[in-house]
Amino acid sequence: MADIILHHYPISPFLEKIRLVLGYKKLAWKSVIIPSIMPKPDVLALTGGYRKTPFLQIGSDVYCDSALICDVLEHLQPEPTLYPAQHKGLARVLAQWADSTLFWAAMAYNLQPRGAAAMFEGVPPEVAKAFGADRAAMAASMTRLRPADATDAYKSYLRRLANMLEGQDFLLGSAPCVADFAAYHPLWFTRRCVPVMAGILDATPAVLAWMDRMAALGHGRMEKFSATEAIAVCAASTGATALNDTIFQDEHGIALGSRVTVSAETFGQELTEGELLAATRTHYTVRRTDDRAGTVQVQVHFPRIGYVLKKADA
Ligand SMILES: N[C@@H](CCC(=O)N[C@@H](CS)C(=O)NCC(=O)O)C(=O)O
Repeated sequence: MADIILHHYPISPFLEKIRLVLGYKKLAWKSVIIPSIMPKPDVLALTGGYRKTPFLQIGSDVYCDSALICDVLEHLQPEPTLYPAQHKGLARVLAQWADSTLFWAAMAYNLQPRGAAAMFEGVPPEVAKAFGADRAAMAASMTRLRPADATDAYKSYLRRLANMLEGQDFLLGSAPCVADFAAYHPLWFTRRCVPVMAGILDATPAVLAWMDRMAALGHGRMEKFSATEAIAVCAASTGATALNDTIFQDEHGIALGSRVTVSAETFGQELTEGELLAATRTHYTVRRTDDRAGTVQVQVHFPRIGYVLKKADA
């Protein structure tokens, strides 16, 4: 199996989601630490514009978004599955809710002034200020929950998760599925990164016990790697995507081979531009070249859901 290279920084909740999937599937991976705020020149050398965390690299293929990364890891290592046959649709829908609605409620709760002050304790004020400005720019197109509303919503969501755990160890049964990993990571941030805010979890002991079971899955076998080494791996590879759905599905009237841009619908909408290599049921692939990655091409893959495909000149 080609090396799995994960670009991330350790306090990213979405990174924790993927690290645990790697642990669940008992996979070995290489860890490249990236900056948590812009500028990110080594990241852009690979993604061409996408700046979010984490992204996965296999040779000269770059997979953006944790939902797509879960699909890739499932393809590489099908057992144990993230998508149990009897709950395939439900697991994906629940994961999508957790990665968006639950995540934003939890983060608005976590990073209200008391949580943010605890997180940035001992950090030079200019670093905290730069982080705040970076995230405010990313979220410019979003409506953010106010702390009191976020607290209400987060409490309700925790009760709903506790309801799902009645009589079973994981959200949809006796084994974890993609929904468990998606629901876990915002709560992990509360518990591990802003423990001063973690009292909110005490009202739902079933959720705490489930969190312990999730944490016990571990993070797989990790080895440190540098951004320079990762870019060299990209430059030396010819590209062989780990995704197997190839049938062209055209919803935009954009032919394969066209010059396109792909960007997230919200929160960090930087464009990745290149030639449209694939537009399948599940994902887009854009091929681009980068001086940093030599003359070889980089294939950058995005899930369809949550991403916007446009002609480059539109
Ligand atoms: N939908 C994306 C969301 C990723 C995301 O928002 N990650 C956060 C960190 S947890 C981020 O990118 N923050 C800005 C950054 O790292 O530059 C996914 O599932 O991967």
